Amino acid sequence: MEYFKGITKIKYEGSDSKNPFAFKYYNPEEKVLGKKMKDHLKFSMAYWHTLVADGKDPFGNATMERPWDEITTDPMEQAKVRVKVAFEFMEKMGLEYFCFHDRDIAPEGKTIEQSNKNLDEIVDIIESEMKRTGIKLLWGTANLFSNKRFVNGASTSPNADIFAFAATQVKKAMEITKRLDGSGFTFWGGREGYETLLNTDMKLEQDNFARFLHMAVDYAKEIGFEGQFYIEPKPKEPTKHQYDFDSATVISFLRKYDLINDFKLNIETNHATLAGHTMNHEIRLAVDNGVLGSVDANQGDLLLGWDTDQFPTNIHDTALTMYEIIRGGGFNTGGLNFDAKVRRSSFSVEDLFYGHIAGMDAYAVGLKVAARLWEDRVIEDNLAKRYSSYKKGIGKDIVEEKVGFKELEKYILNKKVLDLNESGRQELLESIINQYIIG
Ligand code: XUL
Ligand code: CO
Repeated sequence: MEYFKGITKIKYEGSDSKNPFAFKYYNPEEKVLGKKMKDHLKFSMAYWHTLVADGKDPFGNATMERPWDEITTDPMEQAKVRVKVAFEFMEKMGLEYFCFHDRDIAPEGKTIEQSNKNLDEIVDIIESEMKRTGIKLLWGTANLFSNKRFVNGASTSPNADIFAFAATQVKKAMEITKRLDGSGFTFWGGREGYETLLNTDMKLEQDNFARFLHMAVDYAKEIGFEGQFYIEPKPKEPTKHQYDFDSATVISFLRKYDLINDFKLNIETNHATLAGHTMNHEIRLAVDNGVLGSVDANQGDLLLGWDTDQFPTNIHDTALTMYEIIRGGGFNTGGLNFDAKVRRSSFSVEDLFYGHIAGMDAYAVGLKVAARLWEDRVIEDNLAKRYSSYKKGIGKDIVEEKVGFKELEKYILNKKVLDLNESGRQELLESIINQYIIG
């Protein structure tokens, strides 16, 4: 059965094309820096937004028109249909990866046993669709935030039974991720945070979170799951204080609890914005600390203070994001997962295609701009020049840790004239970036 009738595989037609069902910039086989575009970008579909999100918001009901959801009202039958829809969509879009939460793909049952049985049944279908199409699982995860039992968090719940329940759920989610040969497993701290210190033992909660992650690492070894674990930072929403605030916070958490060798980061553009950072800042920190894992590609609205999860269309941002990824050596296990949803007023089936086309084209442009900036060493040469005083003389001694305050005092007292500061040339650099974007 075909669900997207009349829509054929989306092809690259070039920037003159007026066809809304064509890529204008994303040309999967085109080589950039010696590698195919599709292998730089590794686009992934987020099952939760594309197959499950129905357009509900705090003020209104579902708006999405999804004809395949009308075929049956039985949740398991609906889940089976959605798998077929998902794979037809990914094939038509040329998306070679996907990501899911356990509860996106199969409905939760009345008991854990029933939930796991539902998962197994759906995973059978997903597995055969993956074989048929060659589409791969970028990462799996467990939804530890929707059910009311997680109202106070999962591994950071004040209730030990909830900790145990969450562990049981993650155990199963890891097993199915392994079965589907997922290259990663993500922990986004859904409700791992707090609203008020008046009722929160923050130290115990954070210690427990780390204990939970160690258990996951141990279990991965036990079952031979070799995928990469990721933590996805986010500063707020749903809780007021999310423990995984941003890259810097997560990196120091991983170091403190001796998890730094087992986890990398899955960095999301809109979460960076909410933390008051740029995406390139967040990625740069991860790269510099050896923990860049994967990216949740989307964009927020700078006028709004919440996670709008829009498809990325801002090519200035995609260029600087891709620049940091190239600078970091590119993706290994990770990719660009569209943790993005169409607006609730973009409710037609076609909008799912337009959203992904917009995102893929924006990242293709970003990649090409970033590759040219990298090849021409625009930013790198400027950095080398700006920091050149650390390559020789006293600067070299500082970097090589050969001097302390006394030696530096002696050096500066002997120096009659200080070397001049140089302009940072920010505006020049910004206009050069624009020149590279406009071409
Ligand atoms: C929530 C978010 C999640 C994670 C996966 O803001 O980004 O969808 O990506 O749990
Ligand atoms: Co995300």
